[in-house]
Amino acid sequence: MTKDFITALPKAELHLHIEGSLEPELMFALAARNGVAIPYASVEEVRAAYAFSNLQDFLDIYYAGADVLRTRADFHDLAAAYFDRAAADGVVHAEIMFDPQTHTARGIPFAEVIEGLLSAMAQAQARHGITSALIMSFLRHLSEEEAFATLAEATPWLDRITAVGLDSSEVGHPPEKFARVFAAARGRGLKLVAHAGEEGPPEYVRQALDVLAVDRIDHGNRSLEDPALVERLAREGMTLTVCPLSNLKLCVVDRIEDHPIDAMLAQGLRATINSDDPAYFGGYVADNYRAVAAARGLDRAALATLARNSFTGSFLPADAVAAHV
Ligand code: ES4
Ligand code: ZN
Repeated sequence: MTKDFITALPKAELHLHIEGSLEPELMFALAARNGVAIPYASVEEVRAAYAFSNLQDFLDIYYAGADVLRTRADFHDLAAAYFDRAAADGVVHAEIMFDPQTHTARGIPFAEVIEGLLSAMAQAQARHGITSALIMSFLRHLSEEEAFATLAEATPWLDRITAVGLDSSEVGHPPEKFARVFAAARGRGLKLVAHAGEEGPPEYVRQALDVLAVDRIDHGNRSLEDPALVERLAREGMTLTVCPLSNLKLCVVDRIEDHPIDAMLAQGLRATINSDDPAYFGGYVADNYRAVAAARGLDRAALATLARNSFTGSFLPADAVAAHV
């Protein structure tokens, strides 16, 4: 009953790392296609390795997994598989992050990465009617200079990139480290998002707002520790892209029953539900809705609010948002 309602609810996905949608089966297929060795004997062994105590545990395995992605065809197949899963979940619009530095650092040309993703996006629109947008994310454990080099490499495709983002190891790499490159991206007409308050303190969320001037906060959970910040986020109508199964797997919450999604809505925050890295965290977007619906007893009105927030928080033009809400 609830399952059908959730699947049928038209949704936008706003926080999805395309590299995090690499299922173990595709990892093996691409390893074979590219002659790349992987340190696992079976798909089951890969899944068994997905037990994390924190963000860094996960990131180490996520970057290792991405090594099988080598060619334009690989990036196409990766994204095509995601769009098929998203369509089956009732996603009608997806704003997908990619981490170019994870690939260019291994000698994969930027063009191979983005052209593969763009061709899958065009195919998803034709096959499933899904609209999509690209968010180019900078790795915050690297320098701002390296982020500037990535922004420069993206120049030929800037008209096909909607936003820049900031991901990877949060603690010790505050938003202010990227103040200049975010200002430059804004100057080039790009929207801005940043992971903040996943493991980092409320101060990092404030910096994302005040120093980077982001249009959306990815995660934002730890904002709840700071009532004045919550009040401000609510007043400004700032969208938070919350990822419940990610929060569980990365130990941001101890139990899904402790997830604060309903507390966020009750405090007036514009929260949305997203899958983050679905192949690693045990579920796609509808699984995330279902998990919190069951654990927190969300009714249909709350689920509809979360889905509506996903459109109002998207980077779709106002007329497209209006058509969805
Ligand atoms: C990520 Cl869950 C999460 N947090 C930060 N960076 C990431 N990259 C991929 N998934
Ligand atoms: Zn993320």
